[in-house]
Amino acid sequence: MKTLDAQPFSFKFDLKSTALIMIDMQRDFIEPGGFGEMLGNDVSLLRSAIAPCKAVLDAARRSGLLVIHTREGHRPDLADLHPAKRTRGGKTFIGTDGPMGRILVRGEKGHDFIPELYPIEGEPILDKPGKGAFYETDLHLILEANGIRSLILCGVTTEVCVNTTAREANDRGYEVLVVEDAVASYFPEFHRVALEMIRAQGAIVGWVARSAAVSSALAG
Ligand code: C5J
Repeated sequence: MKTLDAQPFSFKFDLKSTALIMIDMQRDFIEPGGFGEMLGNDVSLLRSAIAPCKAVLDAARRSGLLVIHTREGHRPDLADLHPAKRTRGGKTFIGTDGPMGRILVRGEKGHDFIPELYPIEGEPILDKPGKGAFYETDLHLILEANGIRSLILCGVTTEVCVNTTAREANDRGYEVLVVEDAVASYFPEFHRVALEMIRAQGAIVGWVARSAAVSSALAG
């Protein structure tokens, strides 16, 4: 067992039963001209998470952890896009043309991962139509098939896709650790409160730790 310095108390995990999930580190959220910017957000606020994500990703790869990458997006025919999601933001953005191709559509440049955190061969990629990584994906099956009990979460955004995934994972019985500097939000206050919500009440959803603590526990 490994132990790392986390909030609200130490997080214990075993390399063989732990997976790293990189959530939605896609151009559409992080680079100008994508979905995040279309919704009126300052996408530069998400860039602070890239270096900590890379540090944890490198440490996870070195220690042989299962690494899974998720992407939020939709089929080119948009048949999997609920009307309720289509017009969020007061307009229709998903599926329309932007500088990086059709917004949040699978196969387009904007839907792809940022180059800094590109998956390598053997790392499963999950395409998800919703916010949570379990909804309409085979994430649970992959985790079960690999004997995974603990999850380390990085990615964007803290209060939306990361938080939804952490809550779903907690309800399914996984031990969840969110890497606080490797997640980011367009809203600094939402980021802070979302992390507090996870670790409050004796880790009611899970644990929170810095990337340096995670990387050194993985290496140690
Ligand atoms: C959002 C996400 N914010 N990946 N998606 O719509 O958090």
